Amino acid sequence: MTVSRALLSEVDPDISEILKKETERKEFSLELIPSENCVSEAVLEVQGSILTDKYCEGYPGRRYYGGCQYYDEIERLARDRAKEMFGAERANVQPHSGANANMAVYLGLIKPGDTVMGLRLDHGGHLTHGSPVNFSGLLYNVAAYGVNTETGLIEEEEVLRVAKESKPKMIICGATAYSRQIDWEMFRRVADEVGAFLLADISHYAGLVVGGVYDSPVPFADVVTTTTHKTLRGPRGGLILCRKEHYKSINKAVFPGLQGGPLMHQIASKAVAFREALKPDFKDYAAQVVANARALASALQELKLSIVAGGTDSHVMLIDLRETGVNGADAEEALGVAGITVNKNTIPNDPQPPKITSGVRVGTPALTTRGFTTEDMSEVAECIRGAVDAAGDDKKLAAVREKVVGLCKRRPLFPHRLS
Ligand code: DSN
Repeated sequence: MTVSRALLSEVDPDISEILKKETERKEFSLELIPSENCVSEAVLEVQGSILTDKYCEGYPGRRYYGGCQYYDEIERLARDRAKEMFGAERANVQPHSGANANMAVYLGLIKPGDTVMGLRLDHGGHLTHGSPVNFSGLLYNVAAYGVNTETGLIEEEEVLRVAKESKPKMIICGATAYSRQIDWEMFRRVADEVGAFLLADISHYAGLVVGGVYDSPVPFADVVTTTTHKTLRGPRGGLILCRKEHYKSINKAVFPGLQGGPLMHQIASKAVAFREALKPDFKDYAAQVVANARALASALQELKLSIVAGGTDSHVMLIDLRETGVNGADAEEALGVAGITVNKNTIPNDPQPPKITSGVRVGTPALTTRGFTTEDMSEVAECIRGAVDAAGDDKKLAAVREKVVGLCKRRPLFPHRLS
């Protein structure tokens, strides 16, 4: 027996066929989920490499397995590049995901039963910021803050009020559906006022921070967590940046606290993506993501679709659908039929339950990667409006779908992968 060299299509025609269909779906649809992107061939190459075979529990120079010398090099490179990208004192590149990264911060800095403060999930927060169905809400006492429901904005008065009332051990800032610049310095002020640690989760904004088009929380937060696959355009995974005084606790929390063997093929591909993000053209990419998002928000507003918080400073925006008479779930479905991928999302003070919602969340990272510019955004907006208005009408949706395919053909994604 030796290592099989058979092609996927021979070994597993089922998965091979699904992969082909997914490649076509991605090529011929508008990916507007703001937390998704398209990685480079170099990132993909490393993800699919022999690096997947190795156990490397521990950290560089302190492994529990032999044969880790090249993996030490890889992990050191990934850590150094992460620190360089963000100007951070320390980095841990082992978290398998953003949720794991956040879990490690809880485990490293505070104790179960302590109070944490995070943005309400239905106001744009994240499950790991204190949702009652998540470890964060199950194991910790949670005091959530919300946005001003008139303006859609996070305001110091509310954050300070909740902090003074609840006296949290840790304040979490960062969001999954908040389009405007988060005032990291304000959160630091509030954290200092009540003696709390400050965790900034920049999973959504990381690539924009590296590109210099969204303010960085690194100077203000004790710990910064992020995923590596959203605006940062790397492989799926997590990353923790911290001040040096927290490094030992964070490392211990990741391993052995939470995880076993690190996914070294994933860490290597994070390193590749970080190298890509350190190149000058990544700044152009990040700037284009925001320019495209602003252009899309304006074009949607011109078509009488309301944007929560009145627009965007980032890659993401929430469309408030209440005036259209179509709910978030039906809009997601209609947009999907037309080849526009979005997710339904609650809007602040949503009258609909979370499985229905009154909004959809859209963003520009993936479209920007495939070359869409601000000039394309009015057509993208027309397709969105057209699909929402055509909800339930397959004939009209098919007409929008045709327009979508035309747009996709104008900006090919990976034609070399289509047979
Ligand atoms: N699921 C991610 C998002 O879509 O924003 C957050 O974890």
